[in-house]
Amino acid sequence: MIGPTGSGKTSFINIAEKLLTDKTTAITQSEGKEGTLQLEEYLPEFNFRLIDTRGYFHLDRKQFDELKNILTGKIRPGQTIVRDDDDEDLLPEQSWRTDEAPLGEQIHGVICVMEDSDPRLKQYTTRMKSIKEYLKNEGYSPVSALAFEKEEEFKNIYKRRHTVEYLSSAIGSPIDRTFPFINHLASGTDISMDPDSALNVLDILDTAVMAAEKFIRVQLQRKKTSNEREARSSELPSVVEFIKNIGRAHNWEQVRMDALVRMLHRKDIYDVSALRKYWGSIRRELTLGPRSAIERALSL
Ligand SMILES: Nc1nc2c(ncn2[C@@H]2O[C@H](COP(=O)(O)OP(=O)(O)OP(=O)(O)O)[C@@H](O)[C@H]2O)c(=O)[nH]1
Ligand SMILES: [Mg+2]
Repeated sequence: MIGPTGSGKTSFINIAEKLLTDKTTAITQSEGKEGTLQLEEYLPEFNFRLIDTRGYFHLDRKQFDELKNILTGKIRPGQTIVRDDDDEDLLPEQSWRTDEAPLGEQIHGVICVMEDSDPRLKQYTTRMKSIKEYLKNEGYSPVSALAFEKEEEFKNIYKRRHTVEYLSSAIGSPIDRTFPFINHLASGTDISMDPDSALNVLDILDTAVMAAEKFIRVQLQRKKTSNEREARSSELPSVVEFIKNIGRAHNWEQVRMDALVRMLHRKDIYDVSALRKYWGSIRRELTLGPRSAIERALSL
């Protein structure tokens, strides 16, 4: 769960607990109660877990790094999410990992919670877009949850649709991955009175779990591909060595050899057999000197 402080991340978990188990353990912020400070895990009895995080006021560079540390499992559930401006230091058992956690201990899906009438919404939108971009590159497909603090705003279908459409386009979240729900804790209304909202909460979970499964498949495939590439390049003579040998024989300058290797790597040519195979299309891009030197070395 990510999102600005007070947007309703913990409330969402509390509502999901209520719907799925009828028991609630997640403690929200309300009079006298501070917001979430620790990374906490909920609903362990299911085949997924919801991880609550600390909200942000300003989505700056540091909080972007904090998000990366959470996603890669460097901050684990049970640990306090400390920030530079906090008074307290970390206890020894609270120290974060320095390396990335194994895939199983990383975060596989993201639910982004925003509040419908948050006055900060406008200033968040550009920053949210950069986060969305980052998440997309990492292979995540985030789900957006829009918390309504007033039941009547949700019940007004026209207003509800307008707010959802606004948020969806403002933060670049596709409309079929943007769901509104009522924050019953804030509105003080009865959860069982709003089946539409309850269904949306379940849809958010369902969509997030499917996205998480896809994330895992993509990560495993990425790992497999990079292992295969590594295995191939460790067996076969690399183009780096190959070009270096030719360069030495012809007294080429280092920058020239580096540029040549970079050009080949850009074309996904890492070993000599690939260079031989695709030589026909590569040779045209080379000047006469390197072209004939490489052809001689390839015995073409
Ligand atoms: N009246 C009332 N309001 C509540 C209650 N619980 C939550 N809220 C309100 O619901 C909104 C969302 O609260 P949370 O779900 O704790 O927000 P959060 O996103 O987890 O916030 P952080 O943990 O600080 O990041 C806030 O405006 C709270 O004041 C409650 O029991 N009573
Ligand atoms: Mg919270």
